[in-house]
Amino acid sequence: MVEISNHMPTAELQALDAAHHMHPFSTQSGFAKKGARVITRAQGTRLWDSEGAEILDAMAGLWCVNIGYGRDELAEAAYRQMKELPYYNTFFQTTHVPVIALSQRLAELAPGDLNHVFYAGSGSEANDTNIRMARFYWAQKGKPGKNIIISRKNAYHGSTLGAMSLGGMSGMHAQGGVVQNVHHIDQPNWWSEGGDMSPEDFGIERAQQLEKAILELGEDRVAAFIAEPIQGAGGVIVPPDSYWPELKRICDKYEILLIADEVICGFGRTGNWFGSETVGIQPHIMTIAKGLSSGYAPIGGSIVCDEVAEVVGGDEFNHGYTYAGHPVSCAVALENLRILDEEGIVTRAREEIAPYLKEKFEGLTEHPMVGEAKIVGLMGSIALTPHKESRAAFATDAGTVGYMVRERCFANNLIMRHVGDRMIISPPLVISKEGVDLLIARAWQSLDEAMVQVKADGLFKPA
Ligand code: PXG
Repeated sequence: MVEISNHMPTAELQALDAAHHMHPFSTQSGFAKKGARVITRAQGTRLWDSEGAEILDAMAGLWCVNIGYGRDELAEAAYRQMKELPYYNTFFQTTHVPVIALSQRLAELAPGDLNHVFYAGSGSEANDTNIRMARFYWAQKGKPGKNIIISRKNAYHGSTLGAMSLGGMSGMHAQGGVVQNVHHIDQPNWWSEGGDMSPEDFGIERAQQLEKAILELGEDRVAAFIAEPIQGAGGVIVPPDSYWPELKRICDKYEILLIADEVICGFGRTGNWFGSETVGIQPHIMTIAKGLSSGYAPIGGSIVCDEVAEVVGGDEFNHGYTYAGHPVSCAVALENLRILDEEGIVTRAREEIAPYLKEKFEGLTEHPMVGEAKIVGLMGSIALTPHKESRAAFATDAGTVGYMVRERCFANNLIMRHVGDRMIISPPLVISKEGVDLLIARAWQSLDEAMVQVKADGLFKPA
């Protein structure tokens, strides 16, 4: 057996990785040419790789390490729970203390009458639950034909077949097909799609697409509308202020369920416990994952309102996962929520860090290649453009320049991702003001370096 450890040369680790590990959302054959970066440890907002580089993680892992890396309390909670009761299921009329405690705490934190939690191992699984639960709910109410879910183009709701179908990413739909009865309306991305409209008019127009869809499909056919309060993986698309109030009006008018996907927005990311509070909505179901355990243990779920829980609970709901309400994940999540609350991390993120970050982040628009900067709480994005006034795209394939900037960020030890030609951030909530300064300095430097290349390649011109 090969002894594999942190002490192995990077090239050997990369070769073994390329040979045996299939990476998500990656061209696997590429790893044979250029090995994956090997991350060996982490603390606070910093990662270290196998070459000893110290990296500022402005993505909090994959939007999840809200509390920051290296919190012993979470490791100890997992250890204690593993010793006491490492596993037991929640099927067949059984339960355990960690799942009871976490459910009670989530009911306390979640707004309004979102008082019931159905667990999953991830956000994708939770959204699969939501599809089945919304349809079962209407079937229980004698309306089995009310089974269409409306979602949005460019939305990301996960990678399982159901969650992927809810998502609006055509590249994903093209690989293996989708489940039936999901309908997509346009996203509220004013920068790319707003044309000559004012942001406010555009927000109304995009929201009213929901009303049009409900009327076209028939209110008696539409089960639910699902959306993230603020689209994350789609490129941190912050909607115009007019968007959510209009959507809320429409959701209140028609008899459909509102599902808020809080997988990214939840647990402090937007400056409140939930993004729903930030945009002023009261959903019937919320999808949660990621920040729930700050990524220390896999866990997801659906927080469900009283009425839906009562209707769904009236008969056997033939659905559930082996690891639903896993005791170790629940214990870790509970400890994570305790620390986020008791150390005032969410409050500090909102009141101290978010305003500071907003000012600095918006300052990036002074860079010649940055058109707009949008940020809510600790999730933000900048749009790259060769011509700010016309909001033009570059004279090349979408994402080419974004990728160049991302490569420079990578080289400059900053994890800042690109989605097409938007650069996105979502740092741990515990980032300091010095951390923000470093983030902005490295981002600026990476933009400068990429711009040299963009110009050299003759791409700094409108499409
Ligand atoms: N909903 C939302 C809003 C998400 O962002 C999921 C559901 C699915 O969660 P799981 O735990 O099944 O991954 C997500 C996940 C990216 C990226 O590149 C984003 C996610 C996952 C992986 C990559 O931005 N979000």
